[in-house]
Amino acid sequence: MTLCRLLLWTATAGSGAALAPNTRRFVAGRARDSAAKPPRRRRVTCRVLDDEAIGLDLEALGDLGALDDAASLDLDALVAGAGLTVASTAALADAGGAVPALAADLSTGTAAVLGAEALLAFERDGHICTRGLFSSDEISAMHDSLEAVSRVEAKAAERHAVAMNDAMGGERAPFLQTFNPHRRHRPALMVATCARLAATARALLGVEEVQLYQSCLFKKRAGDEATNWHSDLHTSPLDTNQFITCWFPLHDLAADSTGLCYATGSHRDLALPMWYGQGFDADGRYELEDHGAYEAGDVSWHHGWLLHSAADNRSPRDRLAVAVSFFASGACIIEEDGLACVNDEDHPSYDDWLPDLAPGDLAAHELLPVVR
Ligand SMILES: O=C(O)CCC(=O)C(=O)O
Repeated sequence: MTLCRLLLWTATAGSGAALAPNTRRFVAGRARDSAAKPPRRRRVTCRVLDDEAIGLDLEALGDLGALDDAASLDLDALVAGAGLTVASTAALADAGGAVPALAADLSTGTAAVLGAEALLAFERDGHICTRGLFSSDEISAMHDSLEAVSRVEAKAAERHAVAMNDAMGGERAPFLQTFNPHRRHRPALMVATCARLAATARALLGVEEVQLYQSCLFKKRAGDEATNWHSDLHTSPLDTNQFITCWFPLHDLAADSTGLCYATGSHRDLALPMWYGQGFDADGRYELEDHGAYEAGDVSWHHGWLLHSAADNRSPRDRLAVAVSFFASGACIIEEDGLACVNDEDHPSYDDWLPDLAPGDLAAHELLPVVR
């Protein structure tokens, strides 16, 4: 069996401060706050697993598509036809009334205004925060619907978490993750295909057209451990550099809590894989930054190769966040040799479409719709 070394970046608790959120803040359009307290350091290391261990444990996953009847799907919803399609919000099942309709019209509103400074910052740093991209009313409506989605889909998320626990040597998964709720629930589809998000993704990537790769709900339960350091493209079968994820909590989030923390510039650090492979301790290699407190409606963005993590949830409240990932049209499926090295932790995300395509094919599928 091929022994492909897979990378799992981890935030290690070398000291009590190691998992604490970084005090340096990035503020879009303003100089960085270098004042006051010296930054607390978070250790960036990586752990190498073999695919045998991961493959074996992932069998415990079972069929993530087999949800309760109430949550059963209507995949026709993503528009009929082959090849590139434009996502539609028509005709999705409503989970038997368990998920309230989205009480907001996301088709109005404007995309983030991004000047040259912000675009350059994203290019250099690999992350940025667009404040107030949604109104607090829109976020509150999303919370009501998507919290219900995460409850309806809890069993599948727990199954995935258990499989991840096994693959990670028994550590409890750092969150419950619901993959691609937009394929099953209309409110989630309206969020994932919201024109504001797609337009901002296009602007930040500097491309004319993006396709929806995945959406996820991340419930970091009270007491959950830190989210491992990772980059999203390591878990994707797409051969591209043009991939971006937006992430936003569905409520206000205090500074120094569970907002994402970014290893600034790591998305363009070719020296790391070139000279050290994947099993290298990168502690101290990058400046670690987060975006401080989030008010409901603030949305952060990170490049697909950027290393990121989140601190453990020490608050008594679960943190619920949405992540939506886009890629520039024109990307292909990784060729066979590379595919064997994809970290398959997120395979529920592509299991429904990857078998329809061959290595090297254009990533064109009705489950990867163009979003305008
Ligand atoms: O919410 C989290 O803790 C993890 C989210 C994440 O890794 C992502 O959005 O790429």
